[in-house]
Amino acid sequence: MFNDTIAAISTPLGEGGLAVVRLSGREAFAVGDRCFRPAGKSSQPLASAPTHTIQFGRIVHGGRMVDEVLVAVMRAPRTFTREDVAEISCHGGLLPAKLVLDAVLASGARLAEPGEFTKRAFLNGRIDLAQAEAVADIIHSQTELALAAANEQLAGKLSQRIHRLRDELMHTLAHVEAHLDFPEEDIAPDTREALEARLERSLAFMDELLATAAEGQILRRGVRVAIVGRPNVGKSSLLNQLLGRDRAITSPIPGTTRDTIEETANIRGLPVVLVDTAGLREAGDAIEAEGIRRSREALARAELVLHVLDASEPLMAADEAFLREFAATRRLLVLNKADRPRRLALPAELAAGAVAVSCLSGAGLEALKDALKERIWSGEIRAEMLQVMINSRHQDALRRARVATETARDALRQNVSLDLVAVDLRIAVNAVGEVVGRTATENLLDSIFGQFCLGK
Ligand SMILES: Nc1nc2c(ncn2[C@@H]2O[C@H](COP(=O)(O)OP(=O)(O)OP(=O)(O)O)[C@@H](O)[C@H]2O)c(=O)[nH]1
Ligand SMILES: [Mg+2]
Repeated sequence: MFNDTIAAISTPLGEGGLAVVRLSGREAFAVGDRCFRPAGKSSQPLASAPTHTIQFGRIVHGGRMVDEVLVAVMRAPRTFTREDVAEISCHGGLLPAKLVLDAVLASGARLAEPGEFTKRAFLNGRIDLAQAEAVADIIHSQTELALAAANEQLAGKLSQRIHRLRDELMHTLAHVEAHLDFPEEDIAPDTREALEARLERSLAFMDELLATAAEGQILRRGVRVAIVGRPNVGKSSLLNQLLGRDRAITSPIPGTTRDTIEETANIRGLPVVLVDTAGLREAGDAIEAEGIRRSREALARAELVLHVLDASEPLMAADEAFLREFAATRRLLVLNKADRPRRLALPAELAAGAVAVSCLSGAGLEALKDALKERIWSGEIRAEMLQVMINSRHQDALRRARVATETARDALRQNVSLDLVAVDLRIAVNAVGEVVGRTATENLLDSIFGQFCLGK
């Protein structure tokens, strides 16, 4: 399908035990053989090596030895891209991998664009668009739950459902079209009813898929949680506890944290983006004022607010101001310093949902994690939920499909001409097809594969 052979370093840039330079395309073995010299009795040139074998040898460039390597030879179509693929494992570290890549490029390969291997896998029909997106999700997943969901999508669980939905819509469309040539009065009322019932089924199925969007977002992007409160209550100590490491500086001096600190924590399998903020108060200087401005910004973007209070002190005016301010937002109250004698008194309705912790001893932190999980994801996380978790692109396409399907159903009900029903059904079929890439524009592909890293 493609004439050129592409190459890129497929492992992260940096020092490591091994690095892999991947080649894919019609000329992958010919290009590789221009710079690969087999060594040892059993090694052979890539072009003559049997598929799915490993060849030992050296990469040479400009008459000089670059590195000792192992090359995996995989012949089309049993490869990731469905093209001939050679994967050259060289020594880790930036330089060996870069020199091997240079040798390969000088031998006739073109540097791959980000995501181009996966794009070829898609365009060559090895995976569909939803599965290609799953490859990116797997790379970016931050928790095992997110990874499990991405693996299900790569395995085609979402695609299967999309194909079933699309088939059903096409079936209905075919029925409608079969009647297009008949005059309206010749169409039996029960035919209309049967078609309508089919569309109801499709609508219910779309709703089921659409209902997974919220969880899909959480697993892919994580949830933004801002840790706020007045100075010195233990916000940074809480961040460190939830992360399980000493990320932020803590000290008895109020105003320790000046900049916002953002880190992703794994809370009961959910990726949670925690944002530690500067304590909110009247700023003492310009730097603190900027810190407080950033805290406000973090607050505005947060989906959930962890409002920290010092339980060993009476409620202060600043605490009360924040209690009023966050009343409307999604908030969880954390009563810190529970290891000290309690001097904080809270109104009963606030005390009810609050969680007491000690960032010094770690007491109460497991309960806080449970409360956080409960707020983010109410109910159990069941294995079958992970099978389908649509992303925002799927959501957009399915919403459009839903609107068109609804219009078609209403038209059937109101005895509108079947021509118009067919038009809407076609729109729905196309929108559903977008999810798996049956109808995909070049722009859409660019925006999806452009988000991949180099070498994938
Ligand atoms: N006794 C006790 N001390 C704590 C606890 N949590 C934090 N501290 C102490 O309280 C002080 C302030 O903690 P930080 O985590 O720096 O507080 P902060 O809210 O981030 O403060 P700013 O960044 O200045 O707004 C430090 O001396 C911590 O050791 C706790 O649970 N119990
Ligand atoms: Mg702090």
